[in-house]
Amino acid sequence: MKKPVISIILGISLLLLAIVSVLLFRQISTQSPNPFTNQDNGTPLMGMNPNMGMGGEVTMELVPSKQETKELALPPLLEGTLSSDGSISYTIATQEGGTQFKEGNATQTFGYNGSYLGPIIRIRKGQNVHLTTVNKLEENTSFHWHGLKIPSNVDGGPHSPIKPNGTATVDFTVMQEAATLWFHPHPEGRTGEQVYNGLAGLIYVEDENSDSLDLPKDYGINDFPIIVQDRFFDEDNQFNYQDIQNMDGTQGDTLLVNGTINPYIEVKNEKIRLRLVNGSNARNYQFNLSSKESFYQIASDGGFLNEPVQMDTLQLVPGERAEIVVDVSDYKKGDNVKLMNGNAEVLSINVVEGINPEIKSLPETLNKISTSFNSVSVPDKELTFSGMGNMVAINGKQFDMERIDLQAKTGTTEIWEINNSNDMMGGMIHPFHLHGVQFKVLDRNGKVPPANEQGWKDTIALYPGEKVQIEVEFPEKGIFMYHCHILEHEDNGMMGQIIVE
Ligand SMILES: [Cu+2]
Repeated sequence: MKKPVISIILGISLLLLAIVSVLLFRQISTQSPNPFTNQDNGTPLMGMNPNMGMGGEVTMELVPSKQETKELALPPLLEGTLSSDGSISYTIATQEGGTQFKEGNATQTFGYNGSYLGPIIRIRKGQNVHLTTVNKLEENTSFHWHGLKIPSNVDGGPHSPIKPNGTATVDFTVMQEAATLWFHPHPEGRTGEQVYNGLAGLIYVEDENSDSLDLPKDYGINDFPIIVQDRFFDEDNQFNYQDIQNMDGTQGDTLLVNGTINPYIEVKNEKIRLRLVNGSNARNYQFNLSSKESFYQIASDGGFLNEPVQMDTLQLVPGERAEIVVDVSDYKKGDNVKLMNGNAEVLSINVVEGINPEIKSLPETLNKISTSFNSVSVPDKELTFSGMGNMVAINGKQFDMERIDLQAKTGTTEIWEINNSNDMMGGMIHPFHLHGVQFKVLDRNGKVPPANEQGWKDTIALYPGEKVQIEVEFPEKGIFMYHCHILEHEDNGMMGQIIVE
């Protein structure tokens, strides 16, 4: 053969080798550990993978569990001590325990005042809140109020570790409107494992507006907390986080709602309010109804939307919340509709009592948030999320407790531009979360955000290649965190800190 021909063949071979290497590396870095087969489960779900990001990251498939259907577990409403001045005191212990998720062995888990997840903390706008928290774990933890506007010394970030047998007390005044928020640990480098083991709970903030709105509000009757998580059980029914953790977000093949596998709720034929919380380490959900009927979103992360927004599907990334109303007024006793994630069943809503509810529509106005969506050409701050695995970074840097990355002043409105760099591996959706504030999304890639994102937010999806502008104002001084809410990315250093003076 002539030399040029040999060179061409050699060149093509090298190119093919390079392509195969990149593909192989991508498989390994996104799919390990492998294989994901759950002994007592059936075949993987076919069809659309609801976790396939725009960047095409491969995720663990959800598998329908063979466990019998079970009534949805409802977190207890935490009882506090009300003082004569209206302030409320709560006590919460962070502890270990065993949880019976499925037949066979109990799973070793963490929980707040129980073995898995925690109670609902109810607070009101204007109220003084006093919380005492005890750490009964054998490791440091912290108590972070996700979505609450509070001073940084009570925010419970990595600066505020609580040692084993340690106690922390926090006092603050509720400065914000009605919303469904949540709490979870935020210790440096250990958030992913502690949340995966079960540490998370809800905060219901109420105010005069939520009191007066004609919405379903009977807890466990027509108003349900829905904490959606995915977990992987080994042969002994254990979580085994250390063995299955993934640098790009730990997932499981089994869905849990409030810790229940294959859950159902029993309701009357009326409007049903679901307070959806994506409490997963890394999985994105695409909620829809099995009937293909639409539903209404009434609240985003930080409170009510201005008006109910009719939706067919709703995406929630880790850390995000949404309140929706599913109307089963037309249903008869014995009918049911399922809340789905893509093609995977999340929750069965079973109508067990036919009443003749007064047919009324949802309130037309729920809130009065000023909305102006003017993006700016020169934002006050720019953040770029990049990388995967242990290469994740914000503005090219990984978290350093000793380094302050940004500065701001209280009472000053700023425009931040947040970019998700479209890197060579195709990139991932990074959920951006900012502590201590509720912000507004001004635009996504130069476009007005969708109607259900035109409310208060503390966590938003950033698709690969996206540019999102938000409007932020810090009410309190101190040092606050901003980070990716894929908990393993956060633990790997996709986090920065801002000092507010
Ligand atoms: Cu991330």
